[in-house]
Amino acid sequence: MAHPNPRVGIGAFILRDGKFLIGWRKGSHGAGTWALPGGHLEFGESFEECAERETLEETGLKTQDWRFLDCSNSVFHDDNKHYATVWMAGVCCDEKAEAEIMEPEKCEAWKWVSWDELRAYEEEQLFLPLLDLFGQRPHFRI
Ligand code: 8DG
Ligand code: MG
Repeated sequence: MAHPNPRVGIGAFILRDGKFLIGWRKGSHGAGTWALPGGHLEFGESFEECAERETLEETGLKTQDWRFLDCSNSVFHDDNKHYATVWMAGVCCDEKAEAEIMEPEKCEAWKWVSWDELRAYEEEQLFLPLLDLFGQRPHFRI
């Protein structure tokens, strides 16, 4: 089978009160796992713009102060996909605003979790880029 070129994905940590959002994926690869909001870097976009856009599209939250955290590398062998994930952190403009399920065909639910809570999930419940972040950047935490 021919392999497509690797692509760039953004994983967006939206920080609030020591927690961040995760969503239950459905309808595409990684269905049935928890993932951060995020998606493909589009042509001409900065990492900050992509994180802000994907967060707004998926959660309805307006965000700011995006900063780079780290990168990781994920090969989805079963789906013949390869992503470099750029991990970004930002905050909500309105700290009382709640996340909405803007794309119900792609996301079942949003949930705020701490880093320690995320690390306690079973591996089968987490989207591959998160597992690769844990494995490839053992000292990473947020
Ligand atoms: P888009 O085409 O609208 O940009 O993407 P999407 O509809 O939001 O698709 P997605 O599956 O949420 O994101 C596209 C890819 O981005 C995903 O298949 C793999 C990659 N990706 C990472 N890390 C992360 C992450 O932490 N969260 C999300 N949602 N996607 C990620 O490499
Ligand atoms: Mg997405």
